Amino acid sequence: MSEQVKKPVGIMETVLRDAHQSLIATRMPTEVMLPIVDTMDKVGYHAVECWGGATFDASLRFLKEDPWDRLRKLRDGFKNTKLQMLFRGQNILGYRPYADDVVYAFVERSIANGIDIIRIFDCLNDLRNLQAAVDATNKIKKQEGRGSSQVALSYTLGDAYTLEYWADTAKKIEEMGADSICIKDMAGLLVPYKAAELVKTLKENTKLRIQLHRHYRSGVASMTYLKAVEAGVDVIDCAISPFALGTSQPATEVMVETFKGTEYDTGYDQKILAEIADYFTPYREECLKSGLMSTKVLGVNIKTLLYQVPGGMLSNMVSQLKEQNAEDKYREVLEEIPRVRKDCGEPPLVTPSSQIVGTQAIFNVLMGERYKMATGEFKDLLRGNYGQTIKPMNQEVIDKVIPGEPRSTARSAEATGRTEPELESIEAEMKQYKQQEEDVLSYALFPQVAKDYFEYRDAQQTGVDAAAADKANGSYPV
Ligand SMILES: [Mn+2]
Repeated sequence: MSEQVKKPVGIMETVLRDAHQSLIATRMPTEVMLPIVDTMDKVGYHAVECWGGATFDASLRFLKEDPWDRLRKLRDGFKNTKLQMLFRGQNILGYRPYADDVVYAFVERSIANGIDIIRIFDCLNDLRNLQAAVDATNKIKKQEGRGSSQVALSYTLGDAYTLEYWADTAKKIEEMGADSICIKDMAGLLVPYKAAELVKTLKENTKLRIQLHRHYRSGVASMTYLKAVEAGVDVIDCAISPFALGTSQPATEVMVETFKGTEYDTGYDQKILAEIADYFTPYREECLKSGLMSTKVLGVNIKTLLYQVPGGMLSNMVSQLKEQNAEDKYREVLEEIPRVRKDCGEPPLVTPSSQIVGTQAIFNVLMGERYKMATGEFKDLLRGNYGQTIKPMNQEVIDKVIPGEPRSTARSAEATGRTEPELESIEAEMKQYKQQEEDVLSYALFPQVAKDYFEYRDAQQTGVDAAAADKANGSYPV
């Protein structure tokens, strides 16, 4: 009898990050997470994803929770499982590039508070925007023996995105010192046979472990995973069934069962997974009842494949058009999006390039003349302030939108003048609220939202509501 070579596929469970971001606008509070952590810790997941830009923002803004405190509690609970986060390159978890000292400090505090793996992406796939975060992770890894960097390729389609391009990018990622690569298919464009081709090519060109991240929306995701695993992908991102499918990830239990008894067998126990699913099912019901989970995000929507536009971008577009009473322009805008994308160098469509391209496409259609008006962000993209795009931008559009202006070819932090350390001046702005080092970083990323949270926290601690306080009369409601 021949011995079967075992290549168990790993699963990263997304229920504590992307799954609830995709299905319930990132509103799952820590108190819902904690009671199931012990059980989740027994599965043997490759990692549990639990942190990222939207979870951080929503914790402070809507849930009035300290995201650092959530991370520490999860770290306490997950004794045996690696915790993973998503990181927007030089933008960290925010919306503008930061100086390198802030990137270093954020990486250091993230790992110190419990993160093991940092997945770093850039909306233009400009690898220079990822280098500081990778270097910072490697530095901590050397000092502490913990921390690992994963560079994510924002997957997209277009003339420039050939197998050679992806292979070449994978080699560069290995050279830049990252520990693993993620194919981040945020728009759900990667179909099964193309995935097999891509994974095979990457495997031939890099020794790094390859992880695949895909949303279910277009309905082919589980098949994409099957073909990718057969082609040698090491880890797939899945969500426990009550928070799977629709705009979220393929279901964990389904993928575990698919590979059972094969060389890819995960070895996970379906009984433990069932306990986790049973735990989240009533919460899902509650979310459906309250409307937090809309049936609109469930099921299959093939439009993402047809238009190559991420689901979140489509729903943004619809609401922007509704506000303008221009819903009849939907199809025109959809057709304008690929043209705008070409004009600005054919970038992937992911935060923030998706919003920039989408909004400009709406402007172009509603104004009745292309680039009659341009958003500030679109101008910045043309100026090179986000970094370099894979293809050159349309010179006619540049001449019309930013005539005669200088354009940068530097990485985003330098293009926008963030060449000097800025952490100290950020701290000076917020020192009255500071209770822990991490507060400075919360404020750096989301100044107004963090300040509102700090005031709320102060009020909770002192029993004084700063917003309601009548300072002139010196009387405080307690
Ligand atoms: Mn995602």
